[in-house]
Amino acid sequence: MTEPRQQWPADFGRRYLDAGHWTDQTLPGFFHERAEANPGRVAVRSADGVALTYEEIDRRARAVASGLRAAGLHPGERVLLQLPNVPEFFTAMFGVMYAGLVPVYALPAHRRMEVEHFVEASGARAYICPDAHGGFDYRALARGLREHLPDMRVFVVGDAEDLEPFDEIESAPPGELESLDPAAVAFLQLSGGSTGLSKLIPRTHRDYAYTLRESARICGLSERSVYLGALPIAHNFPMSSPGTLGTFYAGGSVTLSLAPSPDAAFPLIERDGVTITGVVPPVAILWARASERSSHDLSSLEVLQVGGARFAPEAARRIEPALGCTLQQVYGMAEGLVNYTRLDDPEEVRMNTQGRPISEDDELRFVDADDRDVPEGTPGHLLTRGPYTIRAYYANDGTNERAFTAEGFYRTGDLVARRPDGNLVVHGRVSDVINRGGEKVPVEEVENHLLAHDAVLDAVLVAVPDSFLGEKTCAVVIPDGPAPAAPELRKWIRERGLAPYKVPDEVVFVEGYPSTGVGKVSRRELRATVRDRIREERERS
Ligand code: AMP
Ligand code: DBH
Repeated sequence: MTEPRQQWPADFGRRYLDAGHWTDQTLPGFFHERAEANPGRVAVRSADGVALTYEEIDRRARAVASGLRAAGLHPGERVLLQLPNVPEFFTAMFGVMYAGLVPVYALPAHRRMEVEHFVEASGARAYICPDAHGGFDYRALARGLREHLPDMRVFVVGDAEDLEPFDEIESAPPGELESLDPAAVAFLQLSGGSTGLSKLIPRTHRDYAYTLRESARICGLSERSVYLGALPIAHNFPMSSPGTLGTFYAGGSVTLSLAPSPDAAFPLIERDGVTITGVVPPVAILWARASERSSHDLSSLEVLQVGGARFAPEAARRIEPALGCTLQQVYGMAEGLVNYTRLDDPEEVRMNTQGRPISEDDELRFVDADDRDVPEGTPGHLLTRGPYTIRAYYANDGTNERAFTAEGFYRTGDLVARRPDGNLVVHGRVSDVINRGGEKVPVEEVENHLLAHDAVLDAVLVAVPDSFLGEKTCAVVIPDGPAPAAPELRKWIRERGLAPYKVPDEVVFVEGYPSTGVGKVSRRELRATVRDRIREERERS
């Protein structure tokens, strides 16, 4: 499979080039420029305090590129990258790119089911993983992969046991760099999914470089900025809004935390004088609470970004007084469009809205279920296209027809209103994803796993309100014969090799589903009815 180039129609491409949004910069190219300009500046500090300069990261990345080529990988091929927040994330990512290969990102939380899906969907020929992290051994997963795919190359960061150590390729002699096309796909990012399994998102060098440049500017980054990677850094938010890569773009430095908890993050904020970071709403709430009891000096923190899921205004108002920094709301998606409240926006805007787009060339439409425009200011399904929003998923023609309009607008699946001042307010989702505090659970995927159980006749996964996560998942199951115990069913799902965040938080058994009307009902209607019924029952009890 050869790698596609950008998918924008030629007239749009010209417009984005003429406007100066798109340039000839590539992702490893800009990093290399920074390394040449300021070789001795610290680019990354690990959680345990190891500091690596721009030059060191760049040199190791070039070594990784030689090592991967020596291992027989060819430009254009895909490499699955599943690493936690460690410096090797960057040497691997830039190294893969330097070799003309295409990284495909997986989150540390992903397990065998997801990893196999990413490998299959991308045709990846190599897998870079940690030895173990968060109590999970990725080497066992890698060995399982190699049983079906004996040609798969595996490189392990840490103790490789019988597999190939990443160390070895990281210390290969750095060679010549591939010259990269700025219009080519730089990597495949993961979507939280609008239906079914995660889809792969082809982002090009130039569209991503544009978001990094503008995000760094909007978020006030400079060479003195210190960004804390607290969320998993493979995710699009901490990667690019402005995230670790936006920080490199500005010449700042990145500190890596292995977890977003206050216990892990607060000492690092104090140690490195962190100025900005991004977290999901439940984490922001924990931080605000923990700061009252914490003895750590958080005074360096200037901006706390919150995004990934709806942040209730009541919670938002607690952030600035508790942490003594500016709250910035971020509403984005790996498919492209990113909105920010601006740092100098009035407080009312920072607390109550999810901000406005990066680009004057981001086009937004708000429509009803039949794609007709709704009156300005009323919530509608948000459709968008622009200089950094994809026009199609990677090799997924069936989904593309549903996920994009004929005019190339991406259907975000979000219900959003635009206020007269241009700021957006996210009201919820219209597609079948449960947003579990920023972690996106694709409903259909989980239902299909439940249905595979012998004792399950039918299953729907619904969102139920949760004071901490915003919403959590509840599987409503019609048993086939005697009902299995709920913990058994959850364990069974987990053992199928599904990411822990997709395992239903609750399981309830019912004899049948409430009727949703006459005739054949859609799963979506059924879910809505079951969800309402569960809510009513909880309110009564
Ligand atoms: P993903 O497809 O995994 O990149 O997730 C993107 C989705 O996360 C968006 O389409 C929204 O549904 C949700 N999201 C991201 N940021 C926010 C936010 N600040 N407020 C509400 N929802 C958000
Ligand atoms: O949730 C997201 O995917 C997200 C949130 C904020 C995102 O991709 C982003 C900013 O870039």
